[in-house]
Amino acid sequence: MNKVALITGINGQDGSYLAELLLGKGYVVHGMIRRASTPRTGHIDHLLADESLSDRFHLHFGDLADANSLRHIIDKTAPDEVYNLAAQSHVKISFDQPEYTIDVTGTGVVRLLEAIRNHMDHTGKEIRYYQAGSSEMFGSAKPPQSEMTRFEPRSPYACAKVYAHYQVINYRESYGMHASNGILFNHESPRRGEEFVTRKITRAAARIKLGLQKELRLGNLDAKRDWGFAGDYVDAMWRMLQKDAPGDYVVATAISISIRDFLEKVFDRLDLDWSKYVVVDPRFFRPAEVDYLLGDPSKAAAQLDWRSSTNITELATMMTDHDLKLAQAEARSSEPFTGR
Ligand code: NAP
Ligand code: F7E
Repeated sequence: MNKVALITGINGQDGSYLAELLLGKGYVVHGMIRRASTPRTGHIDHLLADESLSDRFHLHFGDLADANSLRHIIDKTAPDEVYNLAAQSHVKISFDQPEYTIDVTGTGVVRLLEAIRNHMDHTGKEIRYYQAGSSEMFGSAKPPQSEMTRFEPRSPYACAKVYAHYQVINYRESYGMHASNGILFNHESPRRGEEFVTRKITRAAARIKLGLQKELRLGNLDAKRDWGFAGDYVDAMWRMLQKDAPGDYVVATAISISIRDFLEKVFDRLDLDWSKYVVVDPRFFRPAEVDYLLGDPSKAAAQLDWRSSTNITELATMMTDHDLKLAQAEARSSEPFTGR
C-alpha cells in the first residue's frame, strides 16, 4: 500500500520540492491550496501535467483560517503523514499584518492539529505531523543556535511560530501524537518567492546584467543568515516523520554569511560590482531585526543522518544562473517586433 501524505502550502517553495520527493518515493500526495483569482500553481504545474501521476497527486481547496475546510480535507484524504508548510511566511509583512499572521501561522496550527486529533479519535488511525518551525524563533539569541537555545522572537511571525512550536509539543505530550517540529534555518532555491532577499538579489542582478534594471534597493545589508538549499531541507522533514519517536530538530548548514557577502557572490558570478548598483533604502528596514542566525544541526546529523549537500556558493550560482535564463527570456520577449 502506498503511504498517503497531505501537504499544506504545496504550491509554495518547500511544498513543491516535498511533493516531488514524496511522489518519487511512491506516496499518494494530497495538497491543500487556497483559491486565488489568478492561479498560483507555477511550482507544481509540471506535476499536475504528468499523466502518470494522475492517480497519486490531488489538490484540495482549504485554508488554515478555516477549521471546517481542514476537518473536511483530513477526513476525506485520511493521510498517514501531514506536512504543515502553509503560513504567512514573510517576516516584514508580519509587522504590517500581525493579527492575520498570528491567525494563520499560529492559530492555524491548532486548527489543523484539532482536525487531525478528531480524525484519529474517530478512526483509530495514526497520523504523523510535521510543523514548519523557523530559525526566526531564535531572534536575538546568541549564535550558534541549537534545539537547546532559548527562543527570543523579534517579529509577529516569529512569535506565531513559537506559539505553534509549543502547541505541537503540547499535542505530543497531551495526546501522544507523533508530532515533530523542524526548526529550519533559511533555505532558498530558484523557486524562492521574489520578495525574500536572496531571490530579490539574484533576479535583480540578472536583470541588471542584461540592462533590464538599473539599481537594486535593499534594507539592512549586515544581517547574517545560515542559508541552505530547499531541496535538501525537505528531505529532513520526511526523515523526522520516519523516526519511531517524534522530536524537534534544527536543520541548517552551520555556515552563516551576511547579505553583503551574498551580494558579492551573485554579482561576481555575473562579472559585476554590486556596490555600483545597490541602494540602501530605509523602506526595507524592519522595526526589529534578527542580526545573526547560525544553526547547529548536530542532532539532525546524529539522529536523522541528514546533512546539507549544497554550500552557499553553489546555491548562489544555481539561483543566479536560473534567473539569468529568466532575464534572457524577458529580454527576448521585449525586443521590438521586426515583422520577421
Ligand atoms: P512560501 O513559499 O511562502 O509558501 C507558503 C505557502 O503557504 C504557500 O503555498 C501559500 O499559498 C500557503 N498559505 C499562505 N497562507 C495560507 C492560508 N491561510 N491557508 C493555506 N495556505 C496558505 O513558504 P516556504 O518558503 O515554502 O516555507 C514553507 C514553510 O516553512 C512556511 O511555514 C514557512 O513559514 C516555513 N519556513 C520557511 C523557511 C524558509 O527559509 N523558506 C525557513 C523556516 C521556516 P499561496 O500561494 O496561496 O499564498
Ligand atoms: O530576509 C534582510 C532582512 O526576508 C533576510 C522566511 O523564509 O527565513 C525567511 O525570513 C534578511 C533580513 O528572510 C532586504 O532585513 C535586507 O535580515 O529573505 P528574508 P527572513 O526574514 O530571514 C526564515 C527562516 C523564515 O522562517 C521566514 O519564513 O535580509 N534584507 N534587504 C532584506 N530582506 C528582504 N526580504 N528584502 C530586502 O530588500
